Amino acid sequence: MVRYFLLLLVVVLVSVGVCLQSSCGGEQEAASTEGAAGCGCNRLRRAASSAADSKEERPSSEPAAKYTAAANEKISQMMFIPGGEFLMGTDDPGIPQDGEAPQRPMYVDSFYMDVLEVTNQQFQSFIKATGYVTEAEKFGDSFVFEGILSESVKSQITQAVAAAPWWLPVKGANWNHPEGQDSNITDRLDHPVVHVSWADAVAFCSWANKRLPTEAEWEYACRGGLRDRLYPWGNKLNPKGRHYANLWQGDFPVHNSGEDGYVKTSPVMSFPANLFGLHDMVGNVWEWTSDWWTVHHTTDHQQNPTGPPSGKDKVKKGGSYMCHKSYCYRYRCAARSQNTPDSSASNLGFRCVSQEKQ
Ligand SMILES: [Ca+2]
Ligand SMILES: [Ca+2]
Repeated sequence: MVRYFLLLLVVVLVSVGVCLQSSCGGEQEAASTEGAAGCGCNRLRRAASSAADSKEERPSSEPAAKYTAAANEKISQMMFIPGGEFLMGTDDPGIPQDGEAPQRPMYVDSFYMDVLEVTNQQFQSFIKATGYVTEAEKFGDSFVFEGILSESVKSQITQAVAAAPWWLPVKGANWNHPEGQDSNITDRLDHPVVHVSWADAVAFCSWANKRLPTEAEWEYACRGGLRDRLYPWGNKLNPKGRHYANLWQGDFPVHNSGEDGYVKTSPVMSFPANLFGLHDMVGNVWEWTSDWWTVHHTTDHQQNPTGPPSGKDKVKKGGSYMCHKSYCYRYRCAARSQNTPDSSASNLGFRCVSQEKQ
């Protein structure tokens, strides 16, 4: 019973994450509106879209091909992030209830950050070296977006999540079997690992002699030295018609057109780096940070803030391939969301940082 209670809790929290991203209604009209009041998620229950079930395809104009060839060389690289002052958060929050505001002055010391989200290949190396067992493996299931599940797996699931029917608890889903037992990572070793809990992410980073970034470090890195910009690259979502992140195009959750080339995760480095040389800071998969969640922030100048001393949820940043402005306007540097530390899902990963060069 405890397990199922936790499962339900996670369902709710995960769905809150998505629904908030989803704004559960509010952002459908305008991204800057109140957001989460009046969740319209229930009426979104539909069968998975044919587009989401289809094979990933790269558009002819997107940069995946030329970046993928170099990915292996950069796979473990870290970028030096020069410390400095920056403005964290925003006074013009897209989703006010997330605690994006107020904009507040911060200073962070220099650090090194993974250029890329941690990949399946890297996580596989960690598992092989340590024998580590992830929380999803211990629990025996994890949450998978319905749109990427096989019909076979879906037919075996009887449990639905009323508030967010696109999230299904899938038996046997874990980092090595992202859509359940009939799936594997063989053909996506250069994709970000998913179905990792916060503790799993911490364990990996520790093994690599690294750690998770604080939320302030993550946001500082996301901004790449730009001031008052929505995205790591500026204020326009698609400058010159180009996609800079793996997000959702179409009507969430029923139709993903895959205009950016991907309806699921994409190989890391498929999209351009920001000015700090970091890829996929927004989009592709959400990224865990070390901070506990709060929506209350001081406007006093802070130096290397680490968040509240305790809490219930951990902060995640950057949004994912499931984010669309109408339901998940969280692919901005100031945006944020939360999950319980034991949560895992098919759109949640991480990257590590360290004070020293690794
Ligand atoms: Ca996409
Ligand atoms: Ca990301």
